[in-house]
Amino acid sequence: MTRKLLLMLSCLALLCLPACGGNPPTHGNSTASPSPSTAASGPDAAVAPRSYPAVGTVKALNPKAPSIEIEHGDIEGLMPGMQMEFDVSDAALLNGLQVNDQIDFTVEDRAGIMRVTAIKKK
Ligand SMILES: [Cu+2]
Repeated sequence: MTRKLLLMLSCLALLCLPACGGNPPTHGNSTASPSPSTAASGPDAAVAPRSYPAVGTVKALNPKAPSIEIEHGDIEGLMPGMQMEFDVSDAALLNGLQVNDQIDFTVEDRAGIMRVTAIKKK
């Protein structure tokens, strides 16, 4: 329980750095960084929604939230692999899913607010 919460918090903290940090401490603009912002430009780039493909295993389903808990692999440019809960954009995405299903899914990151916008069972 506590460990899971820590994982989720560290995940949120990772997201928060580029999204809501006013002054990133060591972020030179000429340094090669794995940040996904290479294609974005302009001051609005940080708030533009971005989608990331991911794979994982369903750990819990909460149609009422709606949300889904997923043990996911590394999501390049977003976060390392971990188990965490994601909000989903539509409860219908959870239809037909069961715990332990292997899924391909899409995470949308909008100014640090993440949610799953697509799920495909493998
Ligand atoms: Cu995560």
